[in-house]
Amino acid sequence: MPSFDQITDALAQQAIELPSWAFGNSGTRFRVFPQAGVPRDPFEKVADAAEVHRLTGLAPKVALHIPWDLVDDFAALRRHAEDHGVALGTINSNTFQDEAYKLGSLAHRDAAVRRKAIDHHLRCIEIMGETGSQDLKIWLADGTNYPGQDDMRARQDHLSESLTEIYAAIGEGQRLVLEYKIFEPAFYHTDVPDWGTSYAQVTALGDKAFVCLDTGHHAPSTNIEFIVMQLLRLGKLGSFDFNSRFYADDDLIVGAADPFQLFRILVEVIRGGGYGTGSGVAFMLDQCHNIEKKIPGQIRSVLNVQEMTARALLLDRKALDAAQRDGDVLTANGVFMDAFSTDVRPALAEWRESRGLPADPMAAYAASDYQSRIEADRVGGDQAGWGA
Ligand code: LRH
Ligand code: MN
Ligand code: MN
Repeated sequence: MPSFDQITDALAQQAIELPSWAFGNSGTRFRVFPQAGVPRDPFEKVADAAEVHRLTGLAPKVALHIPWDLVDDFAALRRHAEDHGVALGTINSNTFQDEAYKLGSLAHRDAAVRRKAIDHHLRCIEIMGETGSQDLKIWLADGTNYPGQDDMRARQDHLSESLTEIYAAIGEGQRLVLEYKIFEPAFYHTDVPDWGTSYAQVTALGDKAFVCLDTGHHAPSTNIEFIVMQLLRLGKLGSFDFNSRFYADDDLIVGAADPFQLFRILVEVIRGGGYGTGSGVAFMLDQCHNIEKKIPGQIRSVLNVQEMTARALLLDRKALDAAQRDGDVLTANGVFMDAFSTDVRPALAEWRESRGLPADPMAAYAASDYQSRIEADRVGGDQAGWGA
């Protein structure tokens, strides 16, 4: 197995984008739980995200959701982010909360609704120019609830036409990433339900279009790392929305439900060349902290990704290759499990300190006065995500 010292260069390249909506109040279909000190505007969301980066060195970008994070002056928001030591990241479009989109958006049968949805995306691309963002992430709530409700084939054709128009506006150095989701809010069929559909659509668009894989968007027992392998092999894995789930799209802290799955995914990311500076795969969190505090929830999440990345980097590739070549099933599996079972926490803590970061960022946050300050200062913070 490589030593910890041999993986620190790779570890230093880790960058995980935080979702602005993780910092606002959120909840479930049944209740939004308000918390004291939540941001009152996108500027405060960026400040909170920057706090996570300050303590971990892992989260240099903040993803925005439009219109949740609409501001008059995106250049000012960009400067504000830079002043706080972070940058603005992925722009997420939102065509799932307007009345007009009840029956769909980019795949809707009515050209007027599609026009409105396409225009929203064109505006998002303009915003990307102002924020310096690389990725436009599209997730669609489009689908139907009942067999026969609409023509699935026609909807797929409409989707393709809409995406083609949006893609034409994607500039140099920018990318379109299309996220899939098996179900919800539509329950019978979803217009982009799986990686294959996303792959087919983005491949038809061209080489600036990629698939986004949200780990919570699959059926139980789906082999997600197989999808990761396949998309990397095809050169079409654009980004991750990391979270974890027990049942459906739970949006819980990444690595909480199944750390081994996170490890297996990261092994395939590294194996397929999807890790590190210049790899072209953007790591992002897509989570909401409904009952736990937001900032420590995000700190815990990026640390979970870092910890599993370290274990995946420690995988003894040579020993694994040899065992695989020999058809030695148990040794191969043993080598794999050795990496997963390695406790990297003490080495990570020491390494963080050597880089001027707190050994234990969770404890450092708890010991700081950031939470008490925002709770005292921010009166009237509101939902900044679900239910907004
Ligand atoms: C949809 C989704 C998508 C949205 C986000 C808020 O379930 O994963 O990425 O933009 O949640
Ligand atoms: Mn997502
Ligand atoms: Mn989701």
